[in-house]
Amino acid sequence: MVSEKLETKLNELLNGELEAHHIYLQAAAWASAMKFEGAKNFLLVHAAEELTHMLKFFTFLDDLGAPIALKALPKPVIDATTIKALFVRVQEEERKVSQHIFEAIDLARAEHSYETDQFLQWFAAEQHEEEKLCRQILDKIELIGEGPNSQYFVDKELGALAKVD
Ligand code: OFO
Repeated sequence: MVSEKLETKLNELLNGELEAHHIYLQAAAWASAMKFEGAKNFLLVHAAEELTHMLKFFTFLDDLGAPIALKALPKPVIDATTIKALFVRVQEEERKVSQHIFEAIDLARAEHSYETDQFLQWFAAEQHEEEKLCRQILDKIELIGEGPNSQYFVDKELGALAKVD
């Protein structure tokens, strides 16, 4: 059993994962429209992962016998004009999600909800990996630079990353 405040926070995180799913999906649509096939596949893989994260929250709340409340999601807006700008946007979103996870861990600890704390540790580790991946992608984009065919090479790298995991 967890407090109502913690139930609300966990529901916010569940909805946050759904929102992340929407953002990755819209980003994949952006990549497709720009003819970045590799980036599209990479972003679709991540969109699917975000859904599995949402389901982890669903199951955790459900196992607690806590209410589950889905919210209307904001329309995802991808206004990037380059693949670099797109990944800067993705990185910002991931940082926001990490912040919310850490706030929830603080709350779980303050309420001595050890099961919630332990459950959320998986997400803290996952966010660490995702933020690392964003940084590595942005580093790679920087290394490839802006020479001829650079967009092609960036897309190829992202396509290769879509196959890992
Ligand atoms: Fe759900 O993993 Fe990032 O956002």
